Amino acid sequence: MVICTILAFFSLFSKSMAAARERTFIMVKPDGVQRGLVGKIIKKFEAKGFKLVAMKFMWASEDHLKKHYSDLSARPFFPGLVKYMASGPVVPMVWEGLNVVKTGRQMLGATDPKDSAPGTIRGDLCIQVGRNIIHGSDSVESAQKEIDLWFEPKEVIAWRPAAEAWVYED
Ligand code: DAT
Ligand code: MG
Repeated sequence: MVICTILAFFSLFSKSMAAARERTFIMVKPDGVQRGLVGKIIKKFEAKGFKLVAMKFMWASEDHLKKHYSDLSARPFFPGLVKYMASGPVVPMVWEGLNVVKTGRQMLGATDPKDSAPGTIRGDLCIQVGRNIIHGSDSVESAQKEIDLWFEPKEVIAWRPAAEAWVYED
């Protein structure tokens, strides 16, 4: 009985720890970089309590971006989207935390800034869908695919922030 209780405790504990290690792929797009919004965007994720585990500054090729947006390849805006995304440097990042995929999307706001709520990144910082400054994964599965596309495993850093015990209850 005691052993069962201990095992149940550890299984619950490890489940909540695993959930807190959910990861999402967030990227400041070329317009966000050109407009000097990189710091502001990072600050929002940091202040929320999410953990930065990977980041770089790069100019992505059209081929790479076609892979990133392969699900949208049949859409009429696809060629323009790829050109815009390849028009300047971007800041791809991986953020980790409890429910970070869903919460990250909520922090971004709706795809089209005219529908993004005030207080969200897109709602506050941009106007048109073709210049919506930031990308965020829409599911845990696509996050994994996108992280694998943009980062080598060794570029994603496992670390424990000093403030972790002040962000999570356990
Ligand atoms: P999100 O970026 O919110 O995940 P998405 O995956 O549907 O949205 O589309 C990817 C990007 O493509 C989006 O951030 C901006 C662009 N886009 C989407 N719909 C568009 C449209 N109707 N016209 C122009 N660009 C569009
Ligand atoms: Mg998307």
